Amino acid sequence: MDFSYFCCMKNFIAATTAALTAASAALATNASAATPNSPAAPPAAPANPNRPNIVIIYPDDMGYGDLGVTGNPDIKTPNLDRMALDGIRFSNYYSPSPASTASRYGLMTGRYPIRSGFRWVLNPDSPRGIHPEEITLAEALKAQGYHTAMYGKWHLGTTKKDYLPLQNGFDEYIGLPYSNDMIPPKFQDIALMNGNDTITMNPDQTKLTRLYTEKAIDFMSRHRKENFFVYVPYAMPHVPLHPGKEFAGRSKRGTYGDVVEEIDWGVGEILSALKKMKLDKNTIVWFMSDNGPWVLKGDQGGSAGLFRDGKGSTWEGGMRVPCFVYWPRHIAPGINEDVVNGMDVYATCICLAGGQIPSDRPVDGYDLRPYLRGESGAGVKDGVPFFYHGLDDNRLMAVRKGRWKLHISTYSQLGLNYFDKKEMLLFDIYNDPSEKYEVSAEHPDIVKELLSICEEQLAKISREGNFYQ
Ligand SMILES: [Ca+2]
Repeated sequence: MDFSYFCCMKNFIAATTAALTAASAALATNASAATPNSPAAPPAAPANPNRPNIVIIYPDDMGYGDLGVTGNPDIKTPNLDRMALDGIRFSNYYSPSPASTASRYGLMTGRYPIRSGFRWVLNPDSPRGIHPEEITLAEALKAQGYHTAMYGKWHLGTTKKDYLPLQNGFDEYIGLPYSNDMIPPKFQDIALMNGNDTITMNPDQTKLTRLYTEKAIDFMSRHRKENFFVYVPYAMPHVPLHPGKEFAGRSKRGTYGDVVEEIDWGVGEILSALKKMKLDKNTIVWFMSDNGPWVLKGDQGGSAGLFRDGKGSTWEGGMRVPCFVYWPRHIAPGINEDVVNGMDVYATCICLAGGQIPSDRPVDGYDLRPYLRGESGAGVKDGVPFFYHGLDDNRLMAVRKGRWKLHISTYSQLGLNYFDKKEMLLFDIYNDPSEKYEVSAEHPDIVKELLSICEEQLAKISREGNFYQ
């Protein structure tokens, strides 16, 4: 790489930092451009046969390589394997963020996490949470007459009632409202919540996966004659690992494998309950991890498979996670290799429910229905870049367009300095999914194009602001 090019990159980093600082300052002084509040929810109506029920299962910190169908040799996941083979496996699916809160923000709002106005991981005492002006997926589906419920980890704010699930579109909620390691002695006592109330403090975590599964099935059963949306963000395999007693000690992969196998059981229970209730053909089930594995935890963490690094990083291992969609008779089974992400799930679910993607604010997700129908060359995402955001302030770290991925800056969960801390790294993700061979010197034109896309995106995000002032 020649010197002038290096200078260009350095200038870009300076400009990036300046743009982000300017954006923060603008947000601190100007009212947000976005306006209307979440739509008022009409009373839930009887099931509309043209609109599927929607189930989203969202385990915490499960890696790309943790399932049988994605190549794990030692963890048995027959239910997820079948779901993947009989459904669609999105092999280039990205979580909205390599961290929990920001990932859930992306899924629940269809918007890049930098639009949230808060950090990538909220603590139990964080003053901010999901802004009331956001239109969550639950609110959007409720507006279409869906009954809505959530069982599991929320992690979008707890310090104000406004931040909790019931105030954000869910009719029912049971779960730990943040990570299962935010517990004493490091943190305050954690509540197992029922709606806005506390069931108990510091619950026995070995019962959580079963509890969330059974509650989800109970809700589906109670609303089987109406349209429903059930969101099941399991607390694990986030550390600490607490398999149920029927699963403890069962997997060759140790406690981590036990926990993943119990989640696989939960998925099997949900799919079989839908079948027994004859709802399987009218229910679309999504399964995605919220971010990559916590590889730093050694045998307590998962595997990113062939991808580099893990949770927290914007290397592929931090954000490329399993994604399966199951909807018998309605979707064309197979593997879809296009670049999709959790914000797209938001947009797609709203469209499936007969709603409109909100147009009064920037939404980054795309309607993937043509992909679900298996329309070859549907091209919904052709030429659409994907932006990787990371670190505490959800800053732009990398961009992918088609086969190319450019890192503007990097962070490793493992503290490793890959490529001698060189900045502006270019990879051909088709040929090199493990990001081993850095090729910026061979493709200066591609680097220039991707830098320009990043500059445009930074300016756009800065201009559009967020709901916090
Ligand atoms: Ca997570």
